[in-house]
Amino acid sequence: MYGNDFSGEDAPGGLLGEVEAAEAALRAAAERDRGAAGPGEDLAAYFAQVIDADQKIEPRDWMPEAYRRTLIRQIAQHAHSEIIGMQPEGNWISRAPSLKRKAILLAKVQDEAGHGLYLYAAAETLGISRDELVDLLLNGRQKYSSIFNYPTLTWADVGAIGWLVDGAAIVNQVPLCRCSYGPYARAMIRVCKEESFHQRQGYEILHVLAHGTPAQKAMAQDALDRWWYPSLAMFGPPDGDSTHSAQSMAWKIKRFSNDELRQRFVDMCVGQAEVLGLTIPDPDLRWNDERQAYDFTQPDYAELMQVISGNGPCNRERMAHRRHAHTEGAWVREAAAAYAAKQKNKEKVAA
Ligand code: BYC
Repeated sequence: MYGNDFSGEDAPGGLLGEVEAAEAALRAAAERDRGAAGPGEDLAAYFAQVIDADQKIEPRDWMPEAYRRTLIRQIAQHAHSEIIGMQPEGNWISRAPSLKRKAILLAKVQDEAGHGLYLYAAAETLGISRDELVDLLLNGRQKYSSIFNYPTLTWADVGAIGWLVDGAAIVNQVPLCRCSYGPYARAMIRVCKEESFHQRQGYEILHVLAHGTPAQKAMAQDALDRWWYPSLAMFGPPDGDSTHSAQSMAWKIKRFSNDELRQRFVDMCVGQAEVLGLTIPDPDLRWNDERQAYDFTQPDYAELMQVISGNGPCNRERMAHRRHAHTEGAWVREAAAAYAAKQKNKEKVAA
């Protein structure tokens, strides 16, 4: 049942094979001595050389201020998405249909907290603190993924999130394993391996429902109907309207455009939906022999812009919950800071 998850991709072993290849390339890059910019050498030229040679920019390296700002924006938005993304599924932990399902979902949601932490740590290497990033989210000055502003109405939605949302996330994130900024690329390798488990657990939930009673199958179809277009919108605006793509691709932060990845996702999902016995809610979805890809209906980008600007079905609820959790957690942060200060003091006395 899981065999088709990542089949039909370019690299041997499908998307997970690409993650392995990216990991090997990262190791090889770390072993090659790329030297440092010599005294008097033009730092901008050295930066361009490193990017051209597909080497990694590391925190110690000089980088253009706009490159740093773009990375902070994207990595922070990614980290916030993981943390806010715990809410729609967290909503079902207490109502999972069995103890086994509950344990699996709990582990998945905890993984997402872990992904948020790797990503905040990667962003911190760019000279901004986690506290500052959290404040930017809470003040509404940084974004998180549009997808988490939709409600999880039934248990089948947990399956749809795993299959479609984590599936879209993997398609988007596998190329980020080759991102030019070392700490982000390394974080992505671990995240992608875990996401592949997440995708499979969602697919399995839907597979069970789709092969269950007629009411269960209808519930699975309803979840697919509601999550399909928001999942397509996760890839961002179409290329012509994407503000950052051209520069991010020149810097090798992004490796593919929003539309290229969206197409790749659709092509991957069609066969998977067939195995589930569910229908993708797009009457115009059909194979295009000339393009060797599926033609499909685009998501409603006006709706995406509305959701991004705070007017989706659950934006206010998600942010209110996050603010509440942050306030409730103040004592933990204070206790951790007091403990760290105490340890530092002990070290000073001992020295
Ligand atoms: N939602 O120029 P563009 C997960 C914004 S978490 C919100 O194309 P870019 C998971 C964009 O920020 C998955 N905003 O931007 C967790 C920009 O606005 P600003 C999260 C969006 O950056 C828990 C403007 O629109 N994944 O998998 O080149 C449970 C113009 O866009 C969205 C990541 O964060 C959106 N969908 O490309 C389960 C991946 N799309 O900043 C699963 C990393 C666009 O100029 N991020 N915007 O005000 C990326 O790959 C890129 O940032 C994007 C957008 C492809 C998302």
